[in-house]
Order: sequence, then structure tokens, then C-alpha cells
Amino acid sequence: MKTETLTYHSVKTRAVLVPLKRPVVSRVGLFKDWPVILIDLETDEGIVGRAYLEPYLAQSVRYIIPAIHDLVATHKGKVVAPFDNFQANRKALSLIGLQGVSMIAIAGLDMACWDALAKASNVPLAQLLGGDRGPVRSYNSNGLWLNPLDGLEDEAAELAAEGNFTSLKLRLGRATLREDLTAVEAVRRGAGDGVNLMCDFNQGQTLSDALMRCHALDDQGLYWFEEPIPYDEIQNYARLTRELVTPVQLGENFYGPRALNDALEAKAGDYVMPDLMRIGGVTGWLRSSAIAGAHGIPMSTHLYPEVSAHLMRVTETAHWLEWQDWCNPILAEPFALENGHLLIPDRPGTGLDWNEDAVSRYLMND
Ligand code: SMN
Ligand code: MG
Repeated sequence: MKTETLTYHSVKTRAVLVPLKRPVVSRVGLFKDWPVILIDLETDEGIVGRAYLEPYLAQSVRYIIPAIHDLVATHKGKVVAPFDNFQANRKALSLIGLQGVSMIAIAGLDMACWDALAKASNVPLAQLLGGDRGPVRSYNSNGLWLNPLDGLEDEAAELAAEGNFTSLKLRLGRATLREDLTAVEAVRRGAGDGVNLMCDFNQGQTLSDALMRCHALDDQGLYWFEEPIPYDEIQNYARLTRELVTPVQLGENFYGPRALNDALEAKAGDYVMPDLMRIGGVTGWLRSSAIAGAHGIPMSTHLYPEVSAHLMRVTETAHWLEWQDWCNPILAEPFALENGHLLIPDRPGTGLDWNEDAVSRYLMND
């Protein structure tokens, strides 16, 4: 095994629009296709670090991509050192604010840097970080959107069978409590009574709606209530967390580890689930996992199952990996599942490489 120093050379970025097998019908939007930014960080030594970003809004690639190129330009000829680079990038972008596009660009580049470093060491990322490649416990989050109730039972059965899953994510917050209860019953009929149901409200309720709805659902044995209210109402989250028996989950909208720290200091949730694009990539995740560990708060992942799987192997309070196969069509070798666990491939780096035929098919026009 040989570790080389890597030097920033240039970055190649492409945006693709990948069709979704099960379109997203949620309170945060309707998506038939999923925009993905592919990042190939080229080093002087010839090693290419790869990562992708899932920015939800197709039009946002027009301002996220230039931000990534700007960051790489400031590092050209310098050593790839993600911790140092993270600090320098934060300092540079704090002038325009660290949330949103700034942190998204920092995160995308950070993930590509860590992939390059693990490749240079010829080990999977989990191993570079001091962990191993064991299986990662996952739940299936590919479906159960806010679609007509009569399709939910069959869909739940299909989703459970897709990878022998015992746990599924269901979207809640329909017009009436009765409809939410019917959805829960249908999913349990389809996937079995013992299924763990992670329930996501996607910020769709006001505090007063959430107090009524979540109290009314609190005896249903649901696994967690995710984002019942808008993500930045931290004091209202603390109230829900105090009052409800069902654990409150939040965190996919935290920008950077300090936001996670603030939320945990405020006792805003029982569980957290940072999103690699918003938390600051691998570096942001590592800092956050130390904070969650110190608070004794279980930590799950959001999107980015491939890179997240490596990180769960070195996360003190690792809880559940959110499985989505949405990027599988553009990956050269999608990760395998076994009995509800995602398997980290025995390849150097994160194991991400592009299926170039699919990438040309789904390339977005400028
Ligand atoms: C989600 C993810 C991606 C698109 C819409 C909704 C959701 C989740 O919040 O947690 O999976
Ligand atoms: Mg969510």
C-alpha cells in the first residue's frame, strides 16, 4: 500500500437528469427526473476523485457548478488536504454566507477529495478512515410517496422484497388523520406487521397541525416522525421532542456541523440524519458524528447511500442508512444489497464510477 501526496489539477463537471422509477410526490416538491451533478476532480498524479451531488432543482446546476470550479481554481497546484481545504473554503465563502450553494459546493468537492485520497492509498474510504467494509443496516426509501392510498399495500410489498428490507420510509401528512392512518394500515398489510415505519412529513405542517397529528399518531408504534414542521423552527422541534413518545427525526436540512450542534444543544430531536451535500461532505459528516456521539444521539443518513455507507462504518452512533437507488442508472457498478444491508464494494475509494453511456443519454442541455 502506497500513499502519495495528491495535487489539485482541474475539475470536470457534468449535469444529468435521471428518470425516477417511482416519481417523488412530496410536500417538498414533485420530481419525475432527478438532477445529479457529477464531479471528477483531476490531480497532477493522475488519480481522479469522483463524487455526485443531488441538488433537487434542475436549474440550480447553473449556479452550483461554477461555484465548484471557482473553489478548484483557488487550490490549483496545492495539496489535496480535505480538512485544510474545508477550512479555507469556509473562510472564503463566509463572505456570502455558508448555507445553501456555498456549503453544497464545498461538500461536493470534499467528497471528491476523500475519494481521491482513498484511491491513492488503494483502500475503500471506510478503511482509510479507520473502519472496515462490514454491511450497513438500511431501510428502503424508494417509494411510498403521497400517491393514492389504494396503491400503497402493493407498493410496500414490492419495496420490502427489493432488498429483503424489514424497514421502509412512508410519507405522511395527508389532508386528514384518517388518510394517514389508512396509509399506515395499508403499508403494514403489504410489508408485514413487524415492519419498521420511518415516517416523513417533509416539513408540511405548522406546529399546531403537527401537535394534533403527531399526538394522534403517537400510539401507532411508528419508528420515527421525520421533519413534522419547517426545518428551521428549532424551538418548536424541541417542544415536539419533549411531548411525543415517538422519536423525532431531523437534520437533512442542516448546513454544516455547527447547525447540527445548535439543534442538539436545543434538544430539537431524538435522532439526526445529515445529508452529505448540506452537512459538508465527508469532513462535515466526521465533525457532526463526533457531536452526535457526544450527545448520545443516533445518526442516520440522507440520500448519497454509497458514500454514506462508508461513513456509517466510522460513526459512533450509526443508526440507519437511507437506501435510494436513484443514481444506480448512471453508476458503472451500483452497490449490492443483502438482507436489508448495503454492501460496500471491495474497491479503492468510495466505489463510485460513471456509466458513460447512461451519462451521455441523460446529459442536461445548457
Ligand atoms: C426526500 C428526499 C428526496 C426528495 C424528497 C424528499 C425526503 C427523504 O425528505 O428524507 O428521503
Ligand atoms: Mg426527509
